[in-house]
Amino acid sequence: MITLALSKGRIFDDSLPLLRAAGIEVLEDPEKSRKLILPTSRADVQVVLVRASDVPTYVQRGGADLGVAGLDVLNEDGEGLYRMLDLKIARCRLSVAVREDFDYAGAVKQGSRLRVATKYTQMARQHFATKGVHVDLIKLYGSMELAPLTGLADAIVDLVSTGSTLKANRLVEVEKIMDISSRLVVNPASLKTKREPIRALIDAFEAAVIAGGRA
Ligand code: PRT
Ligand code: MG
Repeated sequence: MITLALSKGRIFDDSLPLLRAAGIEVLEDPEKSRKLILPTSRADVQVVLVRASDVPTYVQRGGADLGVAGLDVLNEDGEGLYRMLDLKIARCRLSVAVREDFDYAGAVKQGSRLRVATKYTQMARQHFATKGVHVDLIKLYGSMELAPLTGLADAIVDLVSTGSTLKANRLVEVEKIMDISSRLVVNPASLKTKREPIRALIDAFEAAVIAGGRA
């Protein structure tokens, strides 16, 4: 059996066309069913539904052979995994945002210590260290947009896709840190013990990504 870990929502939705192109139909709709293990049209392939941030743990520890996770999740918590392929799905960017009335460039120039709220402390620390900006990082687990509005922080580091969440909260993006997309990750032991079928799956995904042409 080959087990693929996916998270519900955009990663599941965007993975379906790639799975289909690889000849795999998921036989149950996670929005309608409460099942966490979903059978597929291939008797030897199943999908398990986990939290997006739990995908690395499942794949690291062999609870799944393969998984799909955002680069944001992998960069914070994805050691010891083979990142096989950029699937070019669930794309967004990691950016710095501030209140409309906050002078970010001025604060950076003055060398003042910035209070930055984020779920992505590793990537944020690295980014500001590279720039030589002193920061106090404030770890949050969600609703980062609220932090500058309440005076908890001067800036946030968060994922942005359309920009409408920032706009709705009168925040502006002042710096892009990196582009984010989802990667296919593989458990190193599975790659040895189930080499043939896993290789075939990776190749099929790769062909589907290329055919999709989202460079
Ligand atoms: O919800 P849960 O805590 O279980 O996990 P999760 O929020 O990490 O899962 P999910 O499904 O929301 O995101 C899975 C992956 O999708 C992330 O790890 C990213 O790699 C990717 N992705 C792509 C995004 C976005 N686009 C995105 N826009 N993840 C989150 N967002 C959020 C962002 O944090 C912000 O709150 O959407 C909001 C901004 O969107 P716009 O369109 O208003 O700019
Ligand atoms: Mg979410």
